[in-house]
Amino acid sequence: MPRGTNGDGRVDLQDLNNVRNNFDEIGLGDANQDGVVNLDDLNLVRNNFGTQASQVSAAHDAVFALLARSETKLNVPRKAASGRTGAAV
Ligand SMILES: [Ca+2]
Repeated sequence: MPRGTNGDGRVDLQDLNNVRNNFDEIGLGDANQDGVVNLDDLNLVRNNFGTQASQVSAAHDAVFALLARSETKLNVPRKAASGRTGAAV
């Protein structure tokens, strides 16, 4: 099922929705193409959810890297309040 249940080449939330929306019926979500959407298809989607998972993981890492940089900037000691703001005297 590397192409997903909708043939878009990814196994993601859309595929999970296809299984959910057509459970015990015929239609999108039939990951193993046996003619019915059932628990086997749900397991296939779950076990191949890698594409979406890696995207989420990358986004997660990017967000935390950004937060870490922001924290570093916030922790930079500020100069003592001397009243000097860089303006010419
Ligand atoms: Ca099936």
